[in-house]
Amino acid sequence: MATANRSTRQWQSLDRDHFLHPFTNFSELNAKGSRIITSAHGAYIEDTDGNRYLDGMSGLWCVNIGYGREELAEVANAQMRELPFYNAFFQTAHPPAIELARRLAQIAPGDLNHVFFTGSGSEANDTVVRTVRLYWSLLGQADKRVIISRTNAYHGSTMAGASLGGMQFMHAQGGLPIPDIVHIGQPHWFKDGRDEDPGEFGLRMARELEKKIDELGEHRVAAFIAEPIQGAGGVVIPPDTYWPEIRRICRERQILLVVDEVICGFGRTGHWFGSDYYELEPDLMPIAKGLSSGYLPIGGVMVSDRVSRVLTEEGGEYAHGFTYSGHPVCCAVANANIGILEREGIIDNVRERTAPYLQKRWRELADHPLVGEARGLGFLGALELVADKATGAPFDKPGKTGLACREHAFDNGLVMRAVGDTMIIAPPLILDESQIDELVGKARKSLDDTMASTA
Ligand code: PXG
Repeated sequence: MATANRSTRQWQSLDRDHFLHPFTNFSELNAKGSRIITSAHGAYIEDTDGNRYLDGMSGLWCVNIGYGREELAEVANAQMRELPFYNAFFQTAHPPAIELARRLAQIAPGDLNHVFFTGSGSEANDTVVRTVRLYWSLLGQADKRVIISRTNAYHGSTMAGASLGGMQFMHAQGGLPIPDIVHIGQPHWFKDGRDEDPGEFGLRMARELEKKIDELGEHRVAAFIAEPIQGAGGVVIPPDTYWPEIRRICRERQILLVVDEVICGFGRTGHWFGSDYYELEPDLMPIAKGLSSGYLPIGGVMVSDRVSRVLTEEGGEYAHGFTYSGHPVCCAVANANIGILEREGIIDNVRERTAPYLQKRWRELADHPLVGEARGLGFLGALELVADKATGAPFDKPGKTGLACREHAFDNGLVMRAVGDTMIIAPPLILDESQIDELVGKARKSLDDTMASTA
């Protein structure tokens, strides 16, 4: 092991003293102490006390090909020896970035044949804001600046990413959103539309986009951004009517469609991209996470021929970029990751075999007294925990039951995320049927334990 061999207590104490964690209530964590994860293999992670957990969250929606892939370590090692870094700013490039760009153009939907590399999904969405505004201004429509997003969307944690996101508690902490970003409603049938037919609800929510464009004036609206399925917002799967209607509105109006594939990309839905599943042709498509299966940080924005042509033919210098845009080691690892997804037929296997099995087993949890709805698609799943199963009424103290369930899941050897009182899974795409049985069994036991402990 490369790090010092300390006890769990020692790690927790050093952690408390020096490490400010992301999205964490520091005082709560300090009172309790972190779980210290030391190693991982396949779909399992291990902590300093030797506990082993089935990782139902793929790290953080990213380790699509599973942990412990020697091939990626070897590729990183070789690339570090050959060329650990060089920039792409001053008319230079290197083979790993060019090769990855070529490969992404092949697998991306429609005419998304160009890519701007970033270090993360947040930087990708900052790049989206810059790019769509530049696009319209190069076409002589500088007033077309407003980007329409949705409440409860997640698009990252930088100033622009958090602004595009529709999380009020994030806006409250940073004086956000930045100007010219507005939000419409989300297609969350269980939370917002249960007294309505799901198809009607989906159409109504999609038409909020049309209404918002009319309200602002089409000449002011640059783009609409959305995740195919909202991930961090609670695995919100829109009714079947939603995306076709959004597609129609985008076709009829002069606005760009930005589909954020940071979570849905690279096989999560059983297709390369969520856009393939919903038959979308985005103008811009942010990617990250599964691009490298989380082995190294890398993201990017896929750009269509239409947008790229304007940037190339009408633009001067594009005044935007990051030191690590197209980092050679990250690109080499992403290339190898895509190679593994292809070679092992992982996405086909998810679509044809394991996702249908996971979805069948996951939906069995709907009979549990705590569960108001069990939904999912591909290798994504959610359980709505409710106070009253018959009416779907939520708990008086939101979030308490979800948190209890997450802790019971850990105790039962399963990582399952809580978004308020919604339990979430997004497991590695390599899970086989017996591991799916294990996941669902542990989830059920955790629901039982939650019932017993919160009753
Ligand atoms: N877009 C989407 C759709 C995401 O899910 C980002 C952009 C930002 O990516 P980076 O690489 O900057 O984190 C994300 C990230 C959670 C959680 O709690 C989800 C994300 C990140 C952190 C936590 O579910 N998604």
